[in-house]
Amino acid sequence: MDNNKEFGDLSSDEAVCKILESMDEEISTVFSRSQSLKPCPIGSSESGICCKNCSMGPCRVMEETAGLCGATLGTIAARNLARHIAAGTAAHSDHGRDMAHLLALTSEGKAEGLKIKDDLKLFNFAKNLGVKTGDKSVNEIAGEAAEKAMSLFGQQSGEIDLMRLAPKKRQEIWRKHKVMPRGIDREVVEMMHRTNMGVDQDPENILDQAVRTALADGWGGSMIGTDITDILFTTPVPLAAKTNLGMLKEDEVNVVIHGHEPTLSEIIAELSDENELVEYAKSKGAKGINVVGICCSANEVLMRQGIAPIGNFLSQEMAIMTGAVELMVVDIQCIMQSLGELVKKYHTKLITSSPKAKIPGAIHMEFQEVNGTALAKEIIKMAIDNFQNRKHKVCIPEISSELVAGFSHEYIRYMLGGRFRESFRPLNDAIIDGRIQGIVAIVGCNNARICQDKYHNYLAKEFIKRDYLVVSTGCGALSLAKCGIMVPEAMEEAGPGLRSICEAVGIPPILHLGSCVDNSRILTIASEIVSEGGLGEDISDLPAAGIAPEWMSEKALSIGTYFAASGVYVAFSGQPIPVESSIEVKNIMTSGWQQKYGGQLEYIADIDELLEKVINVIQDKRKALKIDTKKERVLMDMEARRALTNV
Ligand code: SF4
Ligand code: MSK
Repeated sequence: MDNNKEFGDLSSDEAVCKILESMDEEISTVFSRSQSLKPCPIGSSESGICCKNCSMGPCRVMEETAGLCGATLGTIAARNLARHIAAGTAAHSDHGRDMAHLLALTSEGKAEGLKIKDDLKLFNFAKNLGVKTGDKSVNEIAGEAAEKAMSLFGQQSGEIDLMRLAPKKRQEIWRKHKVMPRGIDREVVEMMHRTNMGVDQDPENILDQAVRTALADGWGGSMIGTDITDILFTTPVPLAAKTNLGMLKEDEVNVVIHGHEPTLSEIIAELSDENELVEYAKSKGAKGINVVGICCSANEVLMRQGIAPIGNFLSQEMAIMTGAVELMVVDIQCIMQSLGELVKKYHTKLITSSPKAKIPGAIHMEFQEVNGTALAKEIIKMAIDNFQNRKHKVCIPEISSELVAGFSHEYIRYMLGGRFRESFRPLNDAIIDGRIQGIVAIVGCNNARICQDKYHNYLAKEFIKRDYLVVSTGCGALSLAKCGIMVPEAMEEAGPGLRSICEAVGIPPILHLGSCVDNSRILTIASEIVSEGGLGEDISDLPAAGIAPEWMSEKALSIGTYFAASGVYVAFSGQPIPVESSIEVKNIMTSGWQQKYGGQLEYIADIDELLEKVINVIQDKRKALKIDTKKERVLMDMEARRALTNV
């Protein structure tokens, strides 16, 4: 590797650095490629922007120039961003659609090894979709809910039912600005049409459709994905686990699951304890079967089964380079193509399981809903058979951290209010009396252009120190888990107010909410806090913000946009949002969206500046709510309580 940088500059994860240090031959990794291949500056800086939307181009346009067709910098920047958002929405929502299809097959008994595991969640989901439950059986309700969910993708007019879960005031804002999504696929298709050569050329109008598309992701496709995953595999509750590459086991068969879809991963994780398979592994000289995960498939099985995540996005190659991975099974999204070449140097078998994602160099073993258990067994057996083929010296860094994950919004409500009085009231009260200053969502990817995990970890520590409750999902959550601050003991690093809450409830100061699609849980939590009362009438009133400090994927742009359009201040860092060269578009996304939606999305390069900005935004919200002065907590005796209820 062109070692201009120390390994510690490339990753904050000691285990990743250890693997990079241990390389005794030249192996191409995302880290080495990030040194030799510089990012193209067009689109991310003042050097202009590039349009490739027709064959008269590509046109590189600056502030004072235009493309051959006359398209301006602002139009091209808005179009490019809008297409990224459409792609991000498509990714999340296609995942949600697959989950709806799976629910339908499960309800008919056609999904091998699957059944409805969370009836209560199913009832709520059905209710939210307007499906009448009456005295119907669980499978009948599941079938109807699945049909209704699938219909939301192709719906052509009206509103997506799940938008009604937002506060009333928020719904009115969306209607007023005509950005209420009509159907999930419809918004993606219209976005692609409008950004086609010679169609929509007004940056603000283009970005309004981008907002509508992103809303169809967060409140539509992603929410469907999260809810159905809970229905089929249970709604998460807190559980302890361990994370990082140290969770690979030298004397066991290591199977890594990677990607985003939960289904095959859940089945593999469940089957890995089966006696027959464990005995088979022993017959091949291994002590057992060790299933671990990478990225969001890892988050799914972590949240429900406590399976160890061994790393986030930038750790995927490192896992193979330990020489200890018998098999890596991938599904969709965030899977580096480099894995196909990398496995040729090791004994690892790379399996693709989705018909939507094949990789040269991988073996394709297609998952279909009807063959889940059989396929999972075949994959585990293949891994076991590969145990004796290890050819590299195994190098597993002895590095791991403990974590607590599994904070669904249902559990948060329960843990705060107790079984019979489930409620967000205690959280609202803690925000009102200042023990918690606000809620900060630190989410999103790693990005090889900046030091892995550095910004995630730095920001989380700074926020909890100042009494901000942090919630996290995706690779950001795995970063914080690896850093060891996702355990109740990390309350020692929190400010006194947040620490008192952590002590009382027994939670970490940072809550792991799940995978990338589970950002929809944050929308639900925000809506529930609003309806609990005392913190305004809309999400935009809440002292809350969202940050994607190491974003990489187009999905992050969709997430950032649906949060902004839901009334949240959102800041990205690391790599610029690809509109930086257009002041016009930046203004639309900041002051323009602030005026329309009460939220905004901006890029701030300097991480301390970003920290200060987020704190200022939240403190301004506290002022507007008149909760900026610290109130003393009053311990009330029975008499005082009676006096209150008599008022
Ligand atoms: Fe150039 Fe216009 Fe074609 Fe874009 S659409 S490539 S700006 S001519
Ligand atoms: S996996 S989208 S790198 S968070 Fe959800 Fe991580 Fe970003 Fe993929």
